[in-house]
Amino acid sequence: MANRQPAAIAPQSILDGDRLALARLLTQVENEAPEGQAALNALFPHTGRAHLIGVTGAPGTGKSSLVNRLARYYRQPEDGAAPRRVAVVAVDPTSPFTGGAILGDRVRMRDLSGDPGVFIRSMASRGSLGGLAASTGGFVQALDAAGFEVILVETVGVGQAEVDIARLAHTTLVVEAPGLGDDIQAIKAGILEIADILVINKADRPGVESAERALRGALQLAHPTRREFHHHGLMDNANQPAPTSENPSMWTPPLLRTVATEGTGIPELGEAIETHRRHLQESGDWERREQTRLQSELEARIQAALLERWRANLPEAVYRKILQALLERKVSPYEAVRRLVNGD
Ligand SMILES: Nc1nc2c(ncn2[C@@H]2O[C@H](COP(=O)(O)OP(=O)(O)O)[C@@H](O)[C@H]2O)c(=O)[nH]1
Ligand SMILES: [Mg+2]
Repeated sequence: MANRQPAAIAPQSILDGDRLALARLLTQVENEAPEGQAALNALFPHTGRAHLIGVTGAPGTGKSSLVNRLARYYRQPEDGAAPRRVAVVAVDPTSPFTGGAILGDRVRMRDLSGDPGVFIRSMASRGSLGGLAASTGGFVQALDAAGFEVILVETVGVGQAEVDIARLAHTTLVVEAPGLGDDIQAIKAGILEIADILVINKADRPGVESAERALRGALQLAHPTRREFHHHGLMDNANQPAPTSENPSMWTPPLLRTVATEGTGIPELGEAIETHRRHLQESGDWERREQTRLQSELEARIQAALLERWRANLPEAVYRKILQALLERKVSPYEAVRRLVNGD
């Protein structure tokens, strides 16, 4: 057992770039092991530097192919800029981890494997939906502390959990493709509202014009006036000034075409991501997003901790009795809460 699950990861080994230690830490985080949390606690002061890029959209739209291309773009910048260290996290409940096939394209993966500036990891979907988002947050913290400057998180945009994960990101790409009933899917999932950049991948396929038209219309619905803050938080608007048309923090999500299989449109996508990052930093949205994200996490953890403590102190029989009364409609849910929490 000692060999398979080392008790604790030395935080310094993560800061020093030890990949094996990082892989072990991620496993501990995924398993919600207390040792993993202890290491994350020690690493937290070293986080907050990475640019988190969420990549979401329906299965088969080409997210993995795009992520693969983007990772290569960051490793081999065309403009002579310094390569950036890239981590990829694939959170995909629909496709469990299958070795090298994680990015869906073994051939191009070879370009990236063996490059110490790239770290690729998939995350199994298990446990509660909240657990999935929490583990993703832990992954991102570990990778950030390990010095990865860009963290690409691929999620399938099908449910609330995935939307929550997209909310972790500084920049969210929503990926669509022609011929998938794009407009309907996009609106149904409400996913355009979280898009910072909209990508129509598979632009080599027929129907790209009509998909683009549909998406422009849907974008107009999702961002009707362009006057709202572009925000990701659970508590958005709470402490923010009313936005105005002059507000510098406005961001209009650009719509870009790509062909991930050929690399077409990737430099333009990379530039759009960079423009968004600059926009966040110059407008102050970067800090606002960080604050919202950390505050959401704090409040979620407080809720969980208080609930757990309260349940531990409540005799099971008392709980059962009130639950039964609720089921028999002798008390309303509101009254049940009053009796349980206030003891009235
Ligand atoms: N024709 C075409 N096929 C693509 C493109 N991008 C991805 N694909 C293919 O679409 C399929 C699904 O791609 P994948 O990246 O796994 O999609 P994901 O499920 O969104 O991650 C694979 O067979 C890809 O080779 C593209 O731009 N054009
Ligand atoms: Mg995929």
